[in-house]
Amino acid sequence: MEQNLTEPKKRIFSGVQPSGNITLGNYLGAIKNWVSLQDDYECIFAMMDLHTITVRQTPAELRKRTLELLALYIACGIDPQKSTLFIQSHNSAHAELAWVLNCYTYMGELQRMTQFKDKSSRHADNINAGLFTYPVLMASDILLYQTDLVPVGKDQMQHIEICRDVAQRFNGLYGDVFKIPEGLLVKSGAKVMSLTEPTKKMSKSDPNPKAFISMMDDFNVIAKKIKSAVTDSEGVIEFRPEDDAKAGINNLLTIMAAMTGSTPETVAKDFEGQGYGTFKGAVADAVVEAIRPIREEYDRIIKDKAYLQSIYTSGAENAYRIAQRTLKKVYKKVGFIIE
Ligand code: ATP
Ligand code: LTN
Repeated sequence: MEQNLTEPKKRIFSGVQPSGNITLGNYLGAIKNWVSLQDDYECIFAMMDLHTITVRQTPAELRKRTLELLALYIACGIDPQKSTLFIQSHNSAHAELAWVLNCYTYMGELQRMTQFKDKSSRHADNINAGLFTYPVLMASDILLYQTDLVPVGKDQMQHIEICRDVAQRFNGLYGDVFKIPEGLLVKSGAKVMSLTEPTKKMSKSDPNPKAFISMMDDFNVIAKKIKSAVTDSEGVIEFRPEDDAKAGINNLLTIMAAMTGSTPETVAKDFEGQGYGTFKGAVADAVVEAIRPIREEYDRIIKDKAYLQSIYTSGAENAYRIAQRTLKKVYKKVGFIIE
């Protein structure tokens, strides 16, 4: 991650949707990784509320979760002095660029998106146009800031590809308007799986709360969820990533490894010959101990609404300023009159 000091810092953009309580998966797969990037890159992180309404939300809940997400970013170690933090809907440029890029994105490209197929089958009563064009809004988020790198989980790589394709198409027509971004996969690669169906990813919008660990759960609830996580009847602690029958144990080993900075294989060795009960107890303790300081910080920050407001207000100002430069260029290129 080292950079030449004579060059300007590369820019990073990423975000999470305030669509539910942040899970251990979001933390290990996204936010934890961002913290370590802040010194070497110019970072912009947003609460992606425009994306969230592609699935029906309760308005008061969405407002509450957006603020909670900001408090959690900070509690996890994102430093507002170093990084820009803002709420997506506070910068109108996102929706504006998305409209333009909608006219440069093909239906066929969007139809291929796994997330669209997944979410439209899960929300069959509300397959709206926003859900379909979600990747175009995401491309706009990224391209507005002339972003170099986008740290996301593997599930988002398809969206990064479409973003690159649309940017290249636009640049092909009008010259170098957008920087072509690259996805940055989390190195530790922790993909945390559901505790009840360990072949599915842990998701904050899972209707079964036992499937995920929320960063907001009571500590005894976290321990209980881990202790009742689905495993297998073999009773052997071994890391076998290719073996679906072992998915539950693989997942707990992965979580434990991420918590202790170790590898699943090493953790499996450490617990060789022990019962699942003992192992689950140790995983529960490790998770609770890792979340405890974040929660203490979170509980303090969430009470300070004036502080949170000052962060998202100055964040939006900065984001708006950067984004306007790109948006004006785009408007000019496509033939709009800009004063
Ligand atoms: P939803 O359930 O609403 O689709 P989600 O929990 O899948 O949400 P997102 O907001 O879509 O989370 O993703 C935020 C970030 O967290 C992304 O970078 C994504 O790759 C990462 N992420 C989400 N779930 C996991 C997981 N189980 N393991 C690792 N990383 C994850
Ligand atoms: N789709 C992303 C959230 C997201 C995002 C972005 C991530 C929306 N816009 C721009 C990175 C860059 C997700 O994680 N589900």
